[in-house]
Amino acid sequence: MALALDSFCRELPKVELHAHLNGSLSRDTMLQLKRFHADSGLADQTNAFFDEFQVGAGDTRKLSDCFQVFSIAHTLTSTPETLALATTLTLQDFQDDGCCYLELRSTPRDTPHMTKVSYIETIIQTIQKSSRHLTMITRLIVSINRNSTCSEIDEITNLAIQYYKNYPDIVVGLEISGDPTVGSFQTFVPALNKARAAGLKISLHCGEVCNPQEVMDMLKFKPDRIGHGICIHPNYGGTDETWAKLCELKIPVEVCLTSNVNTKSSPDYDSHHFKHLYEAEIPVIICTDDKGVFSTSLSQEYRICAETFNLTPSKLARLSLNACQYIFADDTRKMLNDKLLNFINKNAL
Ligand code: 6MZ
Repeated sequence: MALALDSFCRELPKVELHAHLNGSLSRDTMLQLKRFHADSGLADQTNAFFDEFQVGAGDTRKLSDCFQVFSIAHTLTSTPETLALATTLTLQDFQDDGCCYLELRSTPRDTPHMTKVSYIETIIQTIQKSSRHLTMITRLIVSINRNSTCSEIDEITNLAIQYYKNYPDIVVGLEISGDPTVGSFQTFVPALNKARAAGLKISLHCGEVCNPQEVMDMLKFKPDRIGHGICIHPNYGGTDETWAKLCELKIPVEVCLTSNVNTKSSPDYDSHHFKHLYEAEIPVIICTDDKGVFSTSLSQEYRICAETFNLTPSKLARLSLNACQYIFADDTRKMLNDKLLNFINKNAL
């Protein structure tokens, strides 16, 4: 039975809407990247490197400690060549796991070898190249880190708008992520309004830590989707007002089960807020967040969700079908929807 569910979850065409590139690097991808950095002194530290990068179930690190692990991946993706390789291998991983549509997100950054412009161009070109041999459709969401200065916020927003205009078939959205205890949402509002007016869709990491005022401000902004959405229900650090607002607006929530459990944002799977969202009929999309850091995959997240909340294969397939409604690439929605409906009919779900 467990094996059957396992293979069902892999075969189910899935939609991934919350995956940070530098958190999604698999062990194999990191090994390949390390070959490019063989003379940087990291070559002999393979185990320490992986041990630090991966935040497993029994890890003592909390959410706030986890933001340091991304710098490990960043050292491996600091040139256009390694960034392209990381992107290529990560897209292949998602397709191999049965993902048919991916919205990859990443934060453009300057490195000694690359400007933000070359960062974003490298990812766009790699997505274009990969689309020649992959069946999975990939789109890009540009990320802004909460620790950014005002001029960085403007710079990245302008880049996102410019590349959305030049590559409307690749760039679809803008999102805010990074350590939720740093910075203030209000700082980002003018840039987000500008991006939205230009046509970009917006996703916000919302309620990763208890901050009802910020959650309320974010919900009132009416983003197209929110990430995590933990501290919104009153049982999870939200208030009656924040929960009522989410129930009223029904903003789709990108739910990341293993990420939340491994960072102790949720004590265990059973008490995860997915249950409340699902019962309140708030749209939920099962996502991985950082499949490399949390040693997971999208099919594993579907399996965990089914096992924890007693969802039948038919309900799981409908979760994936519903996710198609909330993708940012409007032109691909019908095609994905049909694909899911075919799968559902073929398997008599
Ligand atoms: C908030 C997160 C995150 O952009 O360099 N990131 N932000 N909450 C999370 N939950 C655990 N997981 C990842 O990918 C890494 C960046 O994604 C954001 C952080 O800003 C991290 O530095 P990119 O590709």
